[in-house]
Amino acid sequence: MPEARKKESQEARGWIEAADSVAVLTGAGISAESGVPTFRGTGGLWRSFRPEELATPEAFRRDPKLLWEWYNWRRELISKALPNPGHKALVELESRKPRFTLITQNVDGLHDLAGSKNVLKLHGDIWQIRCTKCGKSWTDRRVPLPDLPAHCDCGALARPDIVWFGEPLPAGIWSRAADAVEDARLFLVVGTSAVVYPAADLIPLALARKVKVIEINPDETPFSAEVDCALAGPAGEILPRLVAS
Ligand code: BV8
Ligand code: ZN
Repeated sequence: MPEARKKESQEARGWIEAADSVAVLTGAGISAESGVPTFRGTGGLWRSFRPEELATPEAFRRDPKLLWEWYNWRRELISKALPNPGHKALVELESRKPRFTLITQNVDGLHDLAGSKNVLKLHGDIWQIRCTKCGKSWTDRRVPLPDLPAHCDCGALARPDIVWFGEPLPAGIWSRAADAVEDARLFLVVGTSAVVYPAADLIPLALARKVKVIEINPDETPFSAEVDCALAGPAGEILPRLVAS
């Protein structure tokens, strides 16, 4: 590993060691090494639909069965995926920090499966289903789902309990995420292209508060030039190294 890069990650390790309050933002990239397709990566496409086209209330109104087939396809994929060393390193880090908040854009539930405790799911959970009429929300991990589209026992159409484009984040989650970032000494940004809002707003929020920001991503993002340290590589390799005591 080139000298500069070694110095950089040693510095990053020092910041992580010293921080008593840590916040983390994850995106699809942290689950890529578990075999879950990212949104913008090649595997993200489904039947030539772009996720932004499908993950909308309009698409659901137009064709609820199609939407359920898409989520059923993703549930099948995710049901076969296991947490990777990147997910596990964050569980280890949480066990060592007095204050730790894991903010995820992922709906795959792999952070829960890895054993993370204080997780804020900004965009919901693919294993949760919600009624479009009575609002009841329940967990259903059956793969495949028996009937598509799914229905509530009140008879009404049900939808994945997930935040679609154009929809607000679950009440209170955004302010808890923003509070955790503002309270943090260190903010780890892992595997996100940082183009979806308001999630991406957490990065300039941290920078404005002089919170140390470390980005882990094989590719550049709109914030790579502004963060305190940008480590270019896969989270499953870099995170365990960064967190190893
Ligand atoms: C809202 C659930 C308002 C669905 C998702 C400001 C500016 C511009 C636009 C907007 C704005 N404010 C709002 C908008 C509109 C919109 C938006 O942001 N549009 C974008 C496209 C421009 N935002 C919204 O609509 C939000 N709602 O604003 O509501 C409102 C308020 C009140 C009342 C009414 C309305 C809601 C957004 C949430 C949508 N739902 N997911 C589902 O999953 O089915 S977003 C979804 O896309 C994900 O959750 C995630 O957030 C995003 C994908 O991004 P990533 O996770 O980062 O994945 P991506 O594939 O893009 O990148 C992967 C990265 O990993 C890459 O950088 C890659 O290099 C890297 N990587 C790859 N391998 C690895 C790796 N990294 C590390 N290790 C590896 N091995
Ligand atoms: Zn109902």
